[in-house]
Amino acid sequence: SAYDYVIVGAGVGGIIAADRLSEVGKKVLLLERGGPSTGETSGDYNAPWAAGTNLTKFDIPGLYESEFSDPDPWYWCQDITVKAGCLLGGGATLNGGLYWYPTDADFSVENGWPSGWQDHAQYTNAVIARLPSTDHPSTDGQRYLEQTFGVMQQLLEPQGYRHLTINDEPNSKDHVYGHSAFDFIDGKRAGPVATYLQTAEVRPNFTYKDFVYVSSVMRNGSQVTGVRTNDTSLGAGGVVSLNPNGRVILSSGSYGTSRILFQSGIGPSDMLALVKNNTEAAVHLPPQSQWINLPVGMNVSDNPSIKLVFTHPSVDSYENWADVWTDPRPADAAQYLKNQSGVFASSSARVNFWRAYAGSDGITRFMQGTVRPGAGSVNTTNPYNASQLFTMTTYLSQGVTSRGRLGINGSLTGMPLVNPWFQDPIDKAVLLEGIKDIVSGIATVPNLTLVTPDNHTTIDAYVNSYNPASMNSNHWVGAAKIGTDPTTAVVDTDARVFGMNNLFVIDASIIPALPMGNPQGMIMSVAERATAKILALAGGP
Ligand code: 6FA
Ligand code: ABL
Repeated sequence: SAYDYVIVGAGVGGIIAADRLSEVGKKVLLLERGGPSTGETSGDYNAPWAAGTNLTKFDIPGLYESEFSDPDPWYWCQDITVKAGCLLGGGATLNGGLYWYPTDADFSVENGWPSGWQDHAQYTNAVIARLPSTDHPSTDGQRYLEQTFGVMQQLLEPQGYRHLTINDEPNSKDHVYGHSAFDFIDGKRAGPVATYLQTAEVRPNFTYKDFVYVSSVMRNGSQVTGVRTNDTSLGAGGVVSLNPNGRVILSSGSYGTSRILFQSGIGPSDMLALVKNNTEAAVHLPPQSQWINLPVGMNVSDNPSIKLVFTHPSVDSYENWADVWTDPRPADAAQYLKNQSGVFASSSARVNFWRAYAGSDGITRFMQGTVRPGAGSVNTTNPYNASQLFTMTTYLSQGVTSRGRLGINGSLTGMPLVNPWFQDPIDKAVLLEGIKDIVSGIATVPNLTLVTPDNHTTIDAYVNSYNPASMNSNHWVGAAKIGTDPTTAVVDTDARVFGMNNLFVIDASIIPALPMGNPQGMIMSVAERATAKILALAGGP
């Protein structure tokens, strides 16, 4: 039982690749280290109030915030120091669900894409056809817990912002705001698991195996000859075999894919040396003569984000979602269980806005705001009303010039090695300017109060002393950047690893620079396009 394509990782990129390859008749094996997630996939991690239903923590959008207060958060990868999903669906199973159709500028040459990738529309439309976004996820079409929208309208309109349905005009990202859009369907989390995976799974030429951990690819020089796993049912020594001309696609996410490349002898020499010094991993590392020096883990970016916390008397903070797992508001829980309508049909975000800024280096950078009722932490010496709290996360998105580095330590734990936020002082200056613009409008909104930072702290002081770990947006891209030059890129314009015949990457790590919005929409479009490119490439199965 050998395969045409082995795909490593059933996350955003891997599932879409698996569906498109199996659709055209290729014999596809999709391997995932984690297990079931949503009810449809036999997941059974249910809140007490949803016991006995097929509505798991991952199905019910309103349980999203409870991921951060769970005493046993088994779903986060335990061997990566930042947040990543290690279960079926990867990040798409546990992310906030914000879903933006990518913009033309996201794929521009200026934004780091090689020429030939600008015409993304066909692929983005293919994604939209399978997985349309919604900005009113409740099955009754109503919006719930919307007080922050009214407040933001009062704050943004005087500053020249225009209200729109955000995904109706993806390219409009300057001075715009609207209701948050999600990849939810029928009041439940959808994403690639509920769509692409379902069509793949009915095909006889498609096989999905969970709880299979891939450590490396076996290779003979530039040819991958097998995939090394911990599952001996897949082949002698756990090695999965390929058909002649078979191909391997790594879709294990920014940290997971990089770690597999390092263990396969591909990457910077310091990372490969760590593998060589690790007794268990060293056994399978190719001899040094076969190492391929590529900038895996370099060129990494993530949006720097700064949170502001406000109160407004109209706002219902929803107790910061603290009780949603054990003790939700009874009427809201009952309404959701009845027909997937109400507050629980949405995750926490309610409003998004964007504005373009010109940096002193001539580069345009975009600020994104995400607003939600509730607040994770408040830092003020002033009294405030906790039931009226809301949080605005301000992100710097497309145009970010700072880059960091990710990699592993001697125990092969994945981690940032150089933080990517505010390495370039112009990124910081632009986000500061954006935050100050927002804050300057507070006085025009009756009873709107900024509580973090409080009125004893300047915005400069707040941003200057911000804990870098809290600036993380979980949007890591660029670790296996696409490009034309193997000194600066890891995969070529067909998503093939430089120096390899039959090894590819399809996930967030090939994306060279951040898009304007949260990235999963762009990753899906990239997965469609990269799969088409790989299929068109001569020499395959
Ligand atoms: N992106 C958005 O667009 N909107 C959001 O609201 C949003 N929110 C969040 C969020 O709230 C959190 C907490 C996090 C962590 C991320 C968020 N993101 C959001 C980002 C988005 O989810 C990620 O950018 C996206 O999931 C990345 O897609 P990839 O395809 O690159 O990678 P995944 O992590 O989804 O999938 C990798 C899969 O490979 C996982 O299923 C993993 O278990 C598997 N895997 C890893 N190593 C493996 C190995 N060695 N062997 C086998 N399987 C492996
Ligand atoms: C994203 O894209 C980010 O990756 C998440 O960090 C963000 O969620 C979601 N979307 C939704 O906007 C926030 C939560 O709302 C906070 O409660 C949490 O403290 C934060 O993530 C932690 O990173």
